[in-house]
Amino acid sequence: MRRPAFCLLRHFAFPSLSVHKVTRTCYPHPGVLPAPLLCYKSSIPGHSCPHRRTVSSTADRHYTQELSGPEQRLLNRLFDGLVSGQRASLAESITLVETQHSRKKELAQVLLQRVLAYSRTQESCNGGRPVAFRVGLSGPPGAGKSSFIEVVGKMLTGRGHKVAVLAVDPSSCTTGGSLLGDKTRMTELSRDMNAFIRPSPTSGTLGGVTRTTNEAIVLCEGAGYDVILVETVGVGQSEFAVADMVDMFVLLIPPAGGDELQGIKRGIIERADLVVVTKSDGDLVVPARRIQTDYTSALKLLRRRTKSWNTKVVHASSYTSEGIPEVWAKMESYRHAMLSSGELQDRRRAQQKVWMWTLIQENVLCHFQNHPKVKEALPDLEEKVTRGVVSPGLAADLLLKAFSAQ
Ligand SMILES: Nc1nc2c(ncn2[C@@H]2O[C@H](COP(=O)(O)OP(=O)(O)OP(=O)(O)O)[C@@H](O)[C@H]2O)c(=O)[nH]1
Ligand SMILES: [Mg+2]
Repeated sequence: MRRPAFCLLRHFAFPSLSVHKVTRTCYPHPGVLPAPLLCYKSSIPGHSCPHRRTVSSTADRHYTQELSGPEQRLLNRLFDGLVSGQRASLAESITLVETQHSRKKELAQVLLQRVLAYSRTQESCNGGRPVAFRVGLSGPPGAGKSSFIEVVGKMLTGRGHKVAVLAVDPSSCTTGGSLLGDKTRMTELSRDMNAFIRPSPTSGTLGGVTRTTNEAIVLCEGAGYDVILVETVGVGQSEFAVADMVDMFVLLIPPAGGDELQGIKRGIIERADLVVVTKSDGDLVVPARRIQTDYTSALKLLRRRTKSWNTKVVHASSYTSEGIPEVWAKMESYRHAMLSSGELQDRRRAQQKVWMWTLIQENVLCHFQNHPKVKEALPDLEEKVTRGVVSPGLAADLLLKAFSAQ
């Protein structure tokens, strides 16, 4: 069996750590920072750097030994295209990280490692602060998420931002999902050259959502998108997974009756940094204001999640655009407050750990289920557990023993 990507990755984990201070003029992504600034430049494999040959030559040697010529050319082409902001390279890179093919998965990890190293240099240029703003948007089906993203996205590209939209649809693997609907509802944004819209297909598991979406976020940032909007419908656990991968989590709720709002999980309200009551137009203005008041009162009873920010409730309409600039202004204040206190950076660091553990759990479970001895014993033990002949605890012990036996 092929060893996991570590054999390739060990050559990338180290050179990127060797950061050298060089007085270089650095131009971060537009709309984020005043340029030029003094920056740090790391020796990124494959990235043109005057120090590269001397600093990471050992790593490069291993690298070239283990990647075939076509593989190296593919990675170089994708990396160069990506960091120069080519949408086709970004799309191809995301396809690579979504692959189920084992060798391509390894290549994807090498590419990601390079992009992460590149992003670290960008972050250094930005005084150690994250360059892009990651926002998760969730809410019940039909809450108006895509319409909201379309209007906000257009407003932001108009202001010089580059906006990436990743749509996580937990139902897409079984039902075909509503992604086509999402595309059509973002017609204007999908034609905008400063926007990139991508459904994030799930491999049917939460770990799948976590891996592909997190990796797609990293790639979008590498390609210069400074606002990343992740849409997820409030079904299943995917909204919690998304809350764990963004800087700000926004809950969108429609001015609907009690039944529809019942579907909103209490736990997810506690995760929200901002609540937007959507569709505040026409006949819905009055119910929208009422819901805004209700939620404002309800949130007062919840514990504050961060020291520097109080969750706020606002209303907006994607039809009339009323309230949209104000909602974005709130998001910017949140980012500013969280960056100034350092909580945003802390949150990102904590998220890296959550991401790693989600993947470990997913992979360990997969190894466990595919272990020949487990596979052999499983049907019989499952059957005995359902009949009550063997206790679940004993069955689990027996399976774990079978798994750990050499
Ligand atoms: N009145 C009004 N209707 C809206 C507004 N925004 C969206 N809608 C309508 O609400 C419906 C759902 O809008 P979407 O933007 O697709 O909602 P969504 O939350 O992305 O839906 P899913 O992704 O399917 O969960 C559509 O029929 C929209 O036309 C708004 O600001 N005002
Ligand atoms: Mg949608």
